[in-house]
Amino acid sequence: MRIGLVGKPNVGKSTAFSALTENPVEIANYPFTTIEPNVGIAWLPLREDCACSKLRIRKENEGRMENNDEDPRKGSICNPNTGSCTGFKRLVPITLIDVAGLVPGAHEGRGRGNQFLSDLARCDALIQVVDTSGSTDIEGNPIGSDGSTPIEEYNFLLRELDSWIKGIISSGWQRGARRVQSEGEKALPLYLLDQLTGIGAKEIHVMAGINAVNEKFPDSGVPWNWGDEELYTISSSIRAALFPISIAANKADRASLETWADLTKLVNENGGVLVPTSAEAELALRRASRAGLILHSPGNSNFEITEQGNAKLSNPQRKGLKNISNSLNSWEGGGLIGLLSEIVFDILERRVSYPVQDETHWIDGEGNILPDAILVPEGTTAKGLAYAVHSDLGDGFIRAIDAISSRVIGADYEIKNGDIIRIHAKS
Ligand SMILES: Nc1nc2c(ncn2[C@@H]2O[C@H](COP(=O)(O)OP(=O)(O)OP(=O)(O)O)[C@@H](O)[C@H]2O)c(=O)[nH]1
Ligand SMILES: [Mg+2]
Repeated sequence: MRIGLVGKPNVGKSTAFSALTENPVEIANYPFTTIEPNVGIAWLPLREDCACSKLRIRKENEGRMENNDEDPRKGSICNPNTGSCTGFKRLVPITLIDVAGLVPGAHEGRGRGNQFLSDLARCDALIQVVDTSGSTDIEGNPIGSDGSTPIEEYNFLLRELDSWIKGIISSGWQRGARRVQSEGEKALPLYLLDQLTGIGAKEIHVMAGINAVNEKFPDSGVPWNWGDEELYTISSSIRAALFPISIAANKADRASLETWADLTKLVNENGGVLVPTSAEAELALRRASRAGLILHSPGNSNFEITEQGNAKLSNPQRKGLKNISNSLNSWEGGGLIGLLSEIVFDILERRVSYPVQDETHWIDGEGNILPDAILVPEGTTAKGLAYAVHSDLGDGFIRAIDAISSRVIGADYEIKNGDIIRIHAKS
């Protein structure tokens, strides 16, 4: 799963990236601080308890395990290959890409141009970071007040992305149209796929584009007569299908609540979500937590001061941290992690499942308990899950076992959230 952070320069993309991934990156109050993309992992907590909680209950009921108040893992008994699990909060990896800022006209080469747009290729969704404080203009220059509005930033980003895709489609359009003339209608999606596979487009995305033209311009005629408007419509629908956009209404610490009301409505209509954030505040909590001064879990706006923190933090520092937590508490949506969680589980409809090699003990070949928690799209079948684990396992798929009910399930079984699955395959 890959999610891109986009937006005009100087809005806090890198600050958000750093708060989410704990990677130290360059952050500064001027445009184009970031040029080469930053890539890192954000650890997203699953919404439900890890499946190891079920195993624990079973073991306790069978008298094979006892409660231990001193347990540093607060009850978790799984052995994650990636991420971690404490108190049954299982963390799964999400790849984040923080790219250079985008200015109006980028698709024509302005600012850093659109070369970096290819860094967004194969992202499953985008987070646009917008500046709600009004302290920067549309190109990210600090101007104090009366800067660009969140809606302006959103609209221009959509225009740039649409124009970028339109540029890719248009560049070979005559060639594509000739193919349709000689091979018939089916050549159109094939042409679009050829042009757009590089940015991750699949049949479902290009069909969304073609259908949109047919709906909006029923009299548009044959593709070789399509003009700018048709091509723009195709591009815009493909973009919407390929890159669902949600918004981090950032620098909310310097804005009033109404600032993002209009944009929330617009983003929701387009199938995204908007969450007010203060990347800077979240980064401060993450840093204090990393330094051992506070106990804080990402996504939670409260924290506890540790013994070390009690010894080291000055009164103003304590007050500062408390203010940060108060303001994070005053907004809905759970900040950056809350936004990521909505994107992954609600918009992209990812479900978690735990492949195991032993359906009785829920372990892999080495005895690790529930080592993998894999996110798959809603509707993924048992065979699809096998492919997600390894292509050999998909190719050799024979049957699977639902390790919770011990029932045999077939290739077409649809994976439910939280399923623990043992896959039998020819080796
Ligand atoms: N008040 C406030 N300032 C913030 C917030 N997030 C980031 N900033 C500040 O905004 C400035 C820009 O932050 P960056 O993270 O470098 O922004 P960027 O979008 O990555 O910028 P480019 O890489 O230049 O496109 C820095 O001075 C940050 O400290 C926030 O939530 N509130
Ligand atoms: Mg940056």
